[in-house]
Amino acid sequence: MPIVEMAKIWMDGELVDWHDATVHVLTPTLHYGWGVFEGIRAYETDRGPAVFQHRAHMERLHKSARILEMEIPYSADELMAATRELIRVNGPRSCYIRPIAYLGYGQIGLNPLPSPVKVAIAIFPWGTYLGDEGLANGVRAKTSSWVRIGANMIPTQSKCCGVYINSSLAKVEALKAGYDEAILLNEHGNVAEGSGENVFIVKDGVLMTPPLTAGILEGISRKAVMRFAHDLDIQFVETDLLRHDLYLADEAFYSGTAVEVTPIRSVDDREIGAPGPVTKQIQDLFFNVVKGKEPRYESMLDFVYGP
Ligand code: PY5
Repeated sequence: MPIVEMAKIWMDGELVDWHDATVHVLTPTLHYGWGVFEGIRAYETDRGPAVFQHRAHMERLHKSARILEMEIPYSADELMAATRELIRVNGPRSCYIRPIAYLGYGQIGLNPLPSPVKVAIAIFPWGTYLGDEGLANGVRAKTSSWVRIGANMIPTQSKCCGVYINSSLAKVEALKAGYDEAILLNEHGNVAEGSGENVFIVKDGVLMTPPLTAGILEGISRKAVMRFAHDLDIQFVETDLLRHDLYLADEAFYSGTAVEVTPIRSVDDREIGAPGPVTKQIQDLFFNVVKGKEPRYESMLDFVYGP
């Protein structure tokens, strides 16, 4: 799906015309993948657009950068203010937000440290990641032949650009085989996550997801799901899962900013059936929260035009 263009992109403190938001072809990030990014969503509420978990995402951008020894020259607060301004200037009712910190022009050796760190934030409307039908009735997942990269290969807690080759290989493989999305196992053969999503299953009423030690990204939506499960009195455990646990699950779903909460209706053609009652409960609460319909969770929202 092509990107829906907006008027302006924020680049290092300035609002630049969409088509002028370019970088030099010799920017080292393009060659080696040394950069970090975020994916954030702003939802339409009755008080205008609100950014879900805004601070958590901008803080994770900083954490991702810190692991790579990149110093982002803007605080999380400054980046949040920039994003709110960008939404006001471009005017979408809801949007996806893509901040990226990358290396500026000047060096081309493999040492990233001498390069200046540049930051850009783009926003654009983006619909349901795996389709409206998938969101309602579940998607078909395929266990990938690609192994999720290990934490001692590329740090998995850094949402860094280069690691997404691993994700995209899995995504392409799944799509070409006729599935909607991948599930990657880690080097130990345990379930890790989707190409750009965390994975949950429900078995005998217990919600389960792999622990961070499985080499997954600590998803901000994952954390929200855990909080919702707690508040809904759903039993929950972080535990290593094997491939057959997916096959034998009563329910399964993906969580993530792009994918939101999307049920998984089959894994490797084993029908799970979706969406199950626990998935539905969490999905309903998720959408009510992001749309500003749950006062109890309002602190998870950053209202672009103020509270
Ligand atoms: N795991 C990986 C590898 C991810 O890339 C993502 C987010 C997640 C889990 C979920 O994290 P969160 O809940 O914090 O979003 N993926 C990005 C996203 O915007 C990029 C997807 C194209 O959802």
